Amino acid sequence: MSTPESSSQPSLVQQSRDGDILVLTINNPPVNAFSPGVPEGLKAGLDAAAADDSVKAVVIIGGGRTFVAGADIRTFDMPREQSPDLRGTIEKLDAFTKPTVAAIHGTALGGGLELAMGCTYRVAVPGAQVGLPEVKLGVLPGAGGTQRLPRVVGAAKALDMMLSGNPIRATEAGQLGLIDRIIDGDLLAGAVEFAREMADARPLPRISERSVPGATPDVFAAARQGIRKTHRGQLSPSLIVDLAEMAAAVPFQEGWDAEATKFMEAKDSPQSRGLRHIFFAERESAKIPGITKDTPTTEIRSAGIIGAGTMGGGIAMNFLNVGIPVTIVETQQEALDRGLSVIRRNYENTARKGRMSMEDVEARMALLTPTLDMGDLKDADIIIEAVFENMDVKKDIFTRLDGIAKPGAILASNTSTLDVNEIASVTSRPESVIGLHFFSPANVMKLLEIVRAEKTSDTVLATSMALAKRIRKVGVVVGVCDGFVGNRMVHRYGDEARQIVEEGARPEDVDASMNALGLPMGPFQMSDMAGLDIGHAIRQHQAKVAGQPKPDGWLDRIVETGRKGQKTQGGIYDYDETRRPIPNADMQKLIEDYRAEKGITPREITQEESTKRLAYSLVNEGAKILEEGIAQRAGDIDVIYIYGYGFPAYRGGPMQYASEQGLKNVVADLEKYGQTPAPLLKRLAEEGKTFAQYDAEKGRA
Ligand code: 3H9
Repeated sequence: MSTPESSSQPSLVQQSRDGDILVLTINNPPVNAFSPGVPEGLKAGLDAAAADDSVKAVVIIGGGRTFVAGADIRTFDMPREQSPDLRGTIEKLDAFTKPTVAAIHGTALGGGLELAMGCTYRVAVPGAQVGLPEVKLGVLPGAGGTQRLPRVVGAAKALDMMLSGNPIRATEAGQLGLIDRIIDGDLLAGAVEFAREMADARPLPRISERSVPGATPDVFAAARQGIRKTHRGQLSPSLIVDLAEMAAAVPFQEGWDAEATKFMEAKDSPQSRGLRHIFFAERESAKIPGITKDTPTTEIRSAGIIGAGTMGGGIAMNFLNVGIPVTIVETQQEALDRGLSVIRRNYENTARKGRMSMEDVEARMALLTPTLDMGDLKDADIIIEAVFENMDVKKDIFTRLDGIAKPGAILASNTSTLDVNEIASVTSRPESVIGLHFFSPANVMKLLEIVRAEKTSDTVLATSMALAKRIRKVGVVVGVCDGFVGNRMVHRYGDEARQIVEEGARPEDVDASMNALGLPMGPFQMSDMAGLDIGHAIRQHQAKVAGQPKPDGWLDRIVETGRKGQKTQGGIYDYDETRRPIPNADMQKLIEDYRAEKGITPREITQEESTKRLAYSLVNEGAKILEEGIAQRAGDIDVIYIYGYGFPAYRGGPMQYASEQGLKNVVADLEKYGQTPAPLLKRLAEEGKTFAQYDAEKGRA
């Protein structure tokens, strides 16, 4: 291949020539999103190619690490006329009379794949991935994806890709006809060669001129049925199915026009705003003031875990899954054996479902060393204590660890509530101590609260953040306080839920009020699952510390009947074999008797009141946490609630949800229901601001 001669124009799209082929290189790091400047550059390149008879074909390629990763999500809030003209660019490509070839490496996602499908041909390196992930942002492919993808891969596969949002590999895309040639070796050279081969082929095989294979009514009916389960309450998935159905039923232009209208409808919905907020909040949460790429980190080659119970076992699996050897310690052989067999059983279940092979199971188990001797942790790069919540026990373990662990090893506690500063104080190296709060089941839940204690070093913090990523968790840094961010908020939420029942609601109505918001479990379904005795013990402990009488609420009385939740086959609810909660008449009677004894006349509580009181109790506590600096950003709190507590991502998390409702309204409702709004919440409400604005201003300060 001859060397392309670059033009000198400063643009996000560079034009260069390779003989009779014009190469357009998109250079908009980091992911070549379709930002302002990219459409102008591409259109200018196409105009140049059209005007020059010596140009036989055009290749479009991404500079840097990827092809186009989609529309620039940050431009979604721009007025329509200012937003980058992706659709216009693709229209121009579709009408173009010379062959155009998209050369794909990295990821062609969303608008990136739509751009590629607007070209006449697509070539890719084997490692590339292509997909339409718009559903994950609460929108739909809005630049022809809903109309072109079904025409290429058929109705069923297109629906699968657009509704899951998951990308496929180039090799699979090749088999589906979405990629015309896989290029091993130099992509640009291969793409130019392909373009040259196709330079004179006519007619141009435009996707817009094809029909949709496999578009039978049952395919769309099955998709509609499916999204009722997978995307309950969400707008964009059903719009996607409607549009895919249109692709098969109406001329291309009609479907293309309808798609534009539906895209705007979805983009302007609170659901899309919520999902976009989470997209950026998740990435933002990885940034910690004072920690940079240059902050030194240590390499984690081995891990030690103390405690082989449910938590310890789940934590160990995260390390084994990514090939990090684990030494796991217990005090009794029996407990150790039990822990190991649970881990093995979990893996075997996964293998039975076909999601891993038996060789993988054995390979992972082979990385696990069980021991009764804590001294065996002497070489571990990180040691995570996961024993029960008792300060004296934890202090004893950390005192011993201090004498065992090698210098520089990270000493982490999986405490969910206790003071990490106090735990660190018993060691001679508090800078090495950190909290790593995993959520149960620890091998499944994506959240990791990373608790930065007073003396935790930057190296330990940066290493822990990098580790979170490596074990595929979303790590969020929080400060030390009782319950940190997630549990502190959930305790307040639990108090409010019990109060609502005390005033007259039934537990199932309270749960239904949160199910209505999109949470898979309401507060009582959640406490029955976690075990009612845990909350009971915490309340007892807190009362004791505060010198208050023993708590005697209706829920404490349920626990005292011996019903501890799902683990005792019943708690607030009974459970059938499918673990469906069924209201229990005796428990209802216990609640009624309780009210009668306390002289409470039950009143009707609407679902709206219950939802607001519960959601806003989270928000109010969240605002206090923000003000105290326990969380760095409101966005961090949202990320915590989505990944740790099942708050629906399409609501954007509790803080974003509150902003959508208007903080003024939230304050008014809190006051109406007898809660005192946090000063920060009040201030933002008075200033007419949102939590996102608060984060942005704080980030700039
Ligand atoms: C769409 O295309 C709509 C169209 O159908 C219709 C239009 C009319 N925009 O994730 P990373 C930023 S919807 C703006 O850490 P990775 C990201 O915030 C779009 N910014 O890297 C981060 O910034 P920062 C459909 C974006 O290597 C930086 O890039 N496309 C965008 O782990 C690095 O990102 C998608 O949904 C964007 N589209 O993963 C793809 N993408 O450094 C969304 C990324 O300031 N993107 N940024 O924190 C992804 O899935 C991943 O970013 C990707 C790279 C896999 C590409």
